[in-house]
Amino acid sequence: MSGPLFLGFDLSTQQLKALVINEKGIVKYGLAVSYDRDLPQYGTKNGAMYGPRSGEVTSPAAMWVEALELILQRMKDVGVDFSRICAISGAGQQHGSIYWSKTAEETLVSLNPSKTLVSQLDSHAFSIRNSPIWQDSSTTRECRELEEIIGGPQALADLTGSRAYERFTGTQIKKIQRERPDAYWATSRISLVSSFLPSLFLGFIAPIEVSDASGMNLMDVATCRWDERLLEVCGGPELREKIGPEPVLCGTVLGKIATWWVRRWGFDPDCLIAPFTGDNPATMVALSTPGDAVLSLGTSTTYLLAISPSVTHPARFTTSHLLAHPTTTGAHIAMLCYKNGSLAREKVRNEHANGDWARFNEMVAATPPGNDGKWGLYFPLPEIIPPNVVGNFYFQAKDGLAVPSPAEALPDAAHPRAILESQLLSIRARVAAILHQDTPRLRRLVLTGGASINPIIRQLAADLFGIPVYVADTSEATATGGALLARYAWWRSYSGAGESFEKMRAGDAERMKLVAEPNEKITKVFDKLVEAYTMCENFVVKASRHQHAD
Ligand code: ADP
Ligand code: XUL
Repeated sequence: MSGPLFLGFDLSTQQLKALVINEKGIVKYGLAVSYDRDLPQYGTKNGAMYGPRSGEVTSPAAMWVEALELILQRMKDVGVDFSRICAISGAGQQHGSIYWSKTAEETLVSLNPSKTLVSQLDSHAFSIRNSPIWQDSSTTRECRELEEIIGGPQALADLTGSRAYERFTGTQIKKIQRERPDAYWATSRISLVSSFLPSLFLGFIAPIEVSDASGMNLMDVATCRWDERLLEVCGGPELREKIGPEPVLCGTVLGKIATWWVRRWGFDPDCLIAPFTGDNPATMVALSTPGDAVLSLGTSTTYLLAISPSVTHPARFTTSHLLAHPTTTGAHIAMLCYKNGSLAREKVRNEHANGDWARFNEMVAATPPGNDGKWGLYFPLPEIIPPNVVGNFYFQAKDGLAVPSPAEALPDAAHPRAILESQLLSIRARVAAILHQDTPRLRRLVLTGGASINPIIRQLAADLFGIPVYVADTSEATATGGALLARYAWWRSYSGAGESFEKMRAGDAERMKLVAEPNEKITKVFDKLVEAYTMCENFVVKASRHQHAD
């Protein structure tokens, strides 16, 4: 019962998760707090609050603080010895922003160990109590303005790695500056979810990390520095100060843990605090090796590819994102992101399969690939790809075409397969475009996130993408990535100065397990369905344009 331990968090949409690993990367403890279930007093649904106005989605910052204290209590209850934790890092849902008041830093540095964190922060540390999160889609006006000033969507994508997206932090800040000038004025600093947690541990406000900074439309993705013009457009001259220092790489040390944690929880005063990153980059840190694509099936769906530093000018697309890599200077991550992931699948499960995954799976297994020409696209929340479409859309195959159909045309039995196929075909239709010519041929698809435990989804992914599907030995890849980043910062401080993350990982055991191999015949069926899917999607995009125009 000795040796260093490393603590990684994953502050995700529906839960806060914590994972403790040892020096070899072996998981020792894993715990979670569900916001809805464990902290019902905040009144969230799936971790978020919707409204008051259309498209607005927020989570209370105080709820995250309370979740952190609760998870520490649970860790203590199962016997985690905090004094053995040598470093802390983690991951946060991307894009969400926390607004600190002008007295926040004073409070953080002088926390009273006999009182809880939430009781000391909730009353006056936040200038805005409810933080906009990645599901928000209320900033379309700000997005169009930003793109226009910078020279269009492609120009913005060339500069920042992404065209303007409603959930990206720059336009969220722009909206707050416009609509709530008093609250904006009262804000001393703005954190991302990923820089919020380390700020609590440090007792001062942490800088933002490079990979997560790529999700703001504020950073030049080539230099990894804030772009003065973008800052000015999104938050006026004062944003420079509110956003803090230039973004930092993972593996650096931000400082040592603040006294409050030592006195109240028994942490070692030498425990290092390292930058946290976004949940998607953390997943890549945990899972990706060259030749892998990662498909994360959490609340959101993301498809991720690492781009090595030898690719000096990775392409920027207006349908995908290019993020700076969290640990490797000059490397990048290409990402597709969908808002309607797990929650949309759950809705279909609840409406058509008695709310039971086993029943849902039986229904998928009882229908053939291609679903007998009965197709459905499901967007309960306004989608990211394609942008802003919302609602359910049904189609039937007729004479080689996809013909829009009423809901009744699809029997209950058709929906489970319809949603899985359409969600995956949307990715498949876009993968060729984001695969760079220098990217090694994909050898495996690594599945992660809550839905990756589902065997039917594993097999469908293998067949539809035509490559073997693997899963890691942990279902909590994001928190694992966070814990590995803690270990990395500690390792570089004490033994591996200047060394790469990959070098630290080199001695660790192989963590991937093959769980599904593609069936060539079925893959051929899906090859043909990409075109039909695209037809359906084009129809949906046109229909929503008309809807918006009305
Ligand atoms: P987060 O993005 O909040 O970290 P997770 O990766 O923990 O989310 O995934 C949570 C989701 O996993 C739930 O919303 C649920 O829909 C999904 N899930 C859990 N079990 C299954 C299953 N057997 N089949 C499909 N989806 C599942
Ligand atoms: C990525 C995105 C989501 C969130 C929550 O751009 O918006 O994947 O990071 O998981």
